[in-house]
Amino acid sequence: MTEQLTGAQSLVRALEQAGVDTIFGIPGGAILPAYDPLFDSKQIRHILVRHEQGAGHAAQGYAQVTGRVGVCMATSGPGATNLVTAIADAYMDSVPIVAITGQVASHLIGTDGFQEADIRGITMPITKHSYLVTDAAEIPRVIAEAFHIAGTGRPGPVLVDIAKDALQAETTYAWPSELALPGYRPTTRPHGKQVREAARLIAESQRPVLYVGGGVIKADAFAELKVLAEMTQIPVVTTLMARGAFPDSHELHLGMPGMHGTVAAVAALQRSDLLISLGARFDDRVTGKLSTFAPGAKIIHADIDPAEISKNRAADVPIVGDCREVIADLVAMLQKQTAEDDLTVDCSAWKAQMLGIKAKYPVGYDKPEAGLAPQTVIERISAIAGPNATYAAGVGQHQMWAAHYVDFERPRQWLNSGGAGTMGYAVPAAMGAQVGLPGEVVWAIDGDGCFQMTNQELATCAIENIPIKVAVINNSSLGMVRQWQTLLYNERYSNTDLNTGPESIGARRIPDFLKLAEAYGCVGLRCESEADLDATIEKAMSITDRPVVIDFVVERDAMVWPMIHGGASNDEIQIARDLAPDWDDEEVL
Ligand SMILES: Cc1ncc(C[n+]2csc(CCOP(=O)(O)OP(=O)(O)O)c2C)c(N)n1
Repeated sequence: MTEQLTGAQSLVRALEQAGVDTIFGIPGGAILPAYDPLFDSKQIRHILVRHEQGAGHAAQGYAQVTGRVGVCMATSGPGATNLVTAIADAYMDSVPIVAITGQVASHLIGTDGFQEADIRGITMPITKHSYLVTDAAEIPRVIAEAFHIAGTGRPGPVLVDIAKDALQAETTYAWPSELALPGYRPTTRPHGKQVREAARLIAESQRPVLYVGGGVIKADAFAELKVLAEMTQIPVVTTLMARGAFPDSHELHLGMPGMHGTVAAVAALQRSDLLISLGARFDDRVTGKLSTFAPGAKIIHADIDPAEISKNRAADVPIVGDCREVIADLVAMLQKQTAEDDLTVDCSAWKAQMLGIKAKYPVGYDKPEAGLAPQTVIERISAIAGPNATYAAGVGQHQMWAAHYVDFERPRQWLNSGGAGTMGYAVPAAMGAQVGLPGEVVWAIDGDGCFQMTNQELATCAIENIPIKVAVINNSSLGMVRQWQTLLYNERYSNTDLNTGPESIGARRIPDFLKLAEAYGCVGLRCESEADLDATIEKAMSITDRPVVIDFVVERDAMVWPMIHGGASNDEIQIARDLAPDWDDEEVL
């Protein structure tokens, strides 16, 4: 059945039909026609943000906790370009979002019209797909396709740019009964032969490691992964994007690999004879110097995106497919192999060795003589908020400490900007997560630098009743950059002092985060000593009707360890400044 509508009404109807319940955005001239019918939608809640970057990250946060496609909306020109960072972020971390932008009227496209930007061209390399719509009749089909493309296969951002005249035109509405996307057919079912080959390699290996990436979370393969690990007793490492894909409390879990990974996780990869890579992409932050990465390992590489396979490291057994199906099939194949050929995986000596390294080199830190240790703050938040809480982090030292010192027990519990490393991600991502998880506890763990990039979304949170909790790990500096200056630039602290702490210029905290929180209609708290730590966190936990911001004033010289310097081999891991693990007493299998 067809119906006469405007393009704008058609857009809202199509979004409703795609199941959208939340849009984060800001109106402006070109998108304005769409905001009129949006005003009447009973299904869609539009959340007016304070900056389009916030809309994009909020859509990401919403998508990551719900497993659905997040939606953000902006006007043409600067509205659209303000979305670019979040779109790039979603692309790098494979987060399904649809970004809808208004475009100048079609007769103005290409004339440098007011607020014209070729947002499709600008975002071409950072979107999974994009559309420029100039014909109102195309709107329902494009929306249906955009949601399908964003949310299936390897998820990612899709841009829908709609010319103003297309929104204003009269059209007929018809939701497509089926999608015609002949060039887009993601392979989800793994090939049986490849799975058999993988199972054979697993049974033959002596030192296998399950190298788990964010794809396992996206594929909702948590339960399957646990079965595979427990059945085979193969040690597990979870990348920064995969924290929560396997419980931190599990004996087999060696932690996070990479530049700031645990000694056990890094050592396991380096000494392995078989990496079973599941939804991971051999990112340079994990491999370190690629030519020295896991030198003795064969590679089973399972990914839904064939372009990832053998991109950085040649795979011995490539498997294209959805991680949940791949892992389930691997489990079945390993069971069959045991029953029929008496081939079992036995890596008990290897497991014991890795658990020995894990016990010997837990992540840890020394408390400072004076002041509050940032790691303690994060440990206590995790202990008090418990495993049901969800966490979003900014980028920097606090992000790495959160990755290590929060106990992650379940998938979709941890949101962070892994691939792009976008400062300013935490507050809006937490906002989007809280909208997706009403009534649940959502913490943003942020740095004083990152927080200053997007904290205006506190206004959105306060007005829209989105009671996130923000822990600002305030070391009064761009801490991660300062750490590199300490280690690599002879302690020459060029442009990393932020003056947000008690020792800032003229003893003025600029800004004073407590006052800033209150100005934004939030509760502001401050904690400067360990003696007050638990009480402050408990107070924040007791406030559920407003956002809370805690200024945790921490000691500024704390560093993130372990560390492998950029471009160095993983074998050069340090557990403290100029201190390497003592491998001499390790028996290498
Ligand atoms: C948008 C953006 N600009 C610059 C950087 C480079 N950068 C990475 S970490 C960092 C410091 C972050 O400081 P802060 O938020 O205070 O966190 P801390 O490291 O102190 O925990 C900077 C500037 C970045 N990642 N993103």
